[in-house]
Amino acid sequence: MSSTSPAPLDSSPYLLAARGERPPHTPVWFMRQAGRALPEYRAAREGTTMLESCMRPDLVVEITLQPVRRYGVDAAIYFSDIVAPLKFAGYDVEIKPGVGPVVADPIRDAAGVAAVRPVTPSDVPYTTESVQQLVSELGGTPLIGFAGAPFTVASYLVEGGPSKDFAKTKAMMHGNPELWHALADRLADVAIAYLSVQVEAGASAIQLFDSWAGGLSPRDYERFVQPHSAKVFDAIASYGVPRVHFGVNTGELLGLMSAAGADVVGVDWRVPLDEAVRRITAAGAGPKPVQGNLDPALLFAGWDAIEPEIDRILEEGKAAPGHIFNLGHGVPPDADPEVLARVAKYVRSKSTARPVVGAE
Ligand code: 1CP
Repeated sequence: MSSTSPAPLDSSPYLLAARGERPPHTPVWFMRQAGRALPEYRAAREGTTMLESCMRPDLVVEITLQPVRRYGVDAAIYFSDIVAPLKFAGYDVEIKPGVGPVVADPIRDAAGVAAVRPVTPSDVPYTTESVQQLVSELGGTPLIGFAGAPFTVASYLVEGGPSKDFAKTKAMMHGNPELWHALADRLADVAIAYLSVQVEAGASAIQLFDSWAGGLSPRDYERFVQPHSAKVFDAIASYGVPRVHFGVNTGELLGLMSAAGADVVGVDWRVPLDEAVRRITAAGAGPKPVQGNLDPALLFAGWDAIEPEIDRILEEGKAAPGHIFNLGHGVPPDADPEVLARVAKYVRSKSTARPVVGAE
């Protein structure tokens, strides 16, 4: 990380794989790699709320670097949250420990939508400062910037907090489509603004999290969500950084999410990566690099169960033009950091086994 001659970022395994090439080893990082699974994270965060800590460059830099040091992963992800830019722009949202994002006054009408506005760089000097400092400290390890996709962020604002069925959000989509589209359009602008600040400060790639999109039918996704996520991807395209799109339980949506404009498609553990590549290709937008997809539950199953799963995933990942190894969703808070370190080391020890020299 702080070696005297850091590898140029462009030849980092993460960025090569994200661009559809085969680096010497399959790159690995973990969604939610910073966080409660790490004792050093709990120590750093003590006495500071989640969203306050996102406004402190000293904490953001330290917490972002912790998993890179601990696991030797091939990418860092900027420490923030999908609702952070709303808070930074003055919106009344909190992150309740053990629960997640909550809003006191869920959005029900046009006045509620009008209260949502994008951050501007002057709202978030700490974001710019944190990203710049991270990029310089990370050397040849890329920093991933991220934002929440319009649907997933809207689900918190409309439901008032985490939800299992998204009943109020779906009711708004179908019962008042105009209001829904106005809200989703504003949230697309929020994501565009927050991603732009991160990329302009030096982030090498972006990931748009639509974690809960899998709760929607393909028909609803296409009508109510895809145009807004596509707006985000289009707006970021000119930066030329890889754009990754991820959601949980999105097997039926992989083609549509890819077609929204992703360069790399994140896959959860339910669909094997080779099948995911088939679905992405069948949608007419692929083949594309994929990211995933070890079931986080396997982290608790013992190494004898984990190793063959990693081997299988690496094999299936060869169907894609590039493969970034990850979990199928975030690191569970009670995961053992030693196991994650072993997963990262094992993935990095395996060659990608496909000759690249002279290949088209
Ligand atoms: O006090 C704490 O430690 C709070 C736990 C926590 C953390 C560490 C929350 C609350 N957010 C975060 C950081 C975070 N959130 C990161 C950066 C760290 C990293 O990845 O290493 C990222 C990328 C997120 C993104 C995020 N927040 C998503 C998308 C990714 C995913 O896991 O699906 C979502 C859905 C959220 C909402 C959210 N924020 C926090 C929680 C507990 C939740 C989920 C709540 C729910 O179940 O609905």
